[in-house]
Amino acid sequence: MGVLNVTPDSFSDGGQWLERDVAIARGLELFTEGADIVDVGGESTRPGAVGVGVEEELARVVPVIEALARYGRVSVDTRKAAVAEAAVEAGATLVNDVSASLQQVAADLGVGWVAMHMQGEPASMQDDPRYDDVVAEVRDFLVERAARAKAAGVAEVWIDPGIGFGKTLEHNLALLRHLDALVATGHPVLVGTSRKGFLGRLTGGAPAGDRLEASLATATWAMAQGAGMVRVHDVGPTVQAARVVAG
Ligand code: HH2
Repeated sequence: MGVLNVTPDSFSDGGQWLERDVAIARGLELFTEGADIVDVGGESTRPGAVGVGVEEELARVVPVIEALARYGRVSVDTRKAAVAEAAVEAGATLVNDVSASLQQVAADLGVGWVAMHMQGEPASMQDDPRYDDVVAEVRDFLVERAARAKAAGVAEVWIDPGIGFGKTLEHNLALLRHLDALVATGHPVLVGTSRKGFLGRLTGGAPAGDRLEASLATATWAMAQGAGMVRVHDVGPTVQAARVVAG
């Protein structure tokens, strides 16, 4: 899954693809590099981010999805039902939902759904995240949400531990170390570590634009543990790593 943030403020590529034609060209590039899905988002959910209004989010993502859906599979990264609906109308076939609350919308639209775990809200989620047992809590939450989605009639349900979403460095590492606990649920697992802040911490301060090797290390680890999909900014290098993992 290739990341296409049509936003002014995403943490690693904010403003780079905000202009419509530039975003579409970037999406085509991601397909050309080997992305199976291009994930189009119009609202940053980085720590501290403030939300955008529905009209603004629609204006950012709908024309881009409409253009890209002719060339490959497109998902929409949104927490809003109205945006999911318009995105599917424009050609998206997967709702990537960091709020894990749009299962009925996905069911009604007849598309796939990604349930991601987040503790709190982007504006404050990194203030003081706490768990008794992060792996068990995240797994149980996702299993419950996936069951709800299946019961609502969603045929394709992905679960995602939400790396960096209300998690300390230690929480992120525990989830990655024990990814097998998510894989063992039988639901396909999506993992997003690309360029995230904990990689900066682990590498002694590499800035977001300089975390390719760290991102590849975690994507490779996730795939080797059984993740069915990784969400990344750098598609070409990740496809090469995926081919090696697949043997
Ligand atoms: N991470 C981000 C956004 N959406 N969706 C899923 N399923 N899993 C993730 O880990 C995930 C996600 C955050 O990354 P990015 O889109 O690069 O940044 P921003 O939220 O600042 O736009």
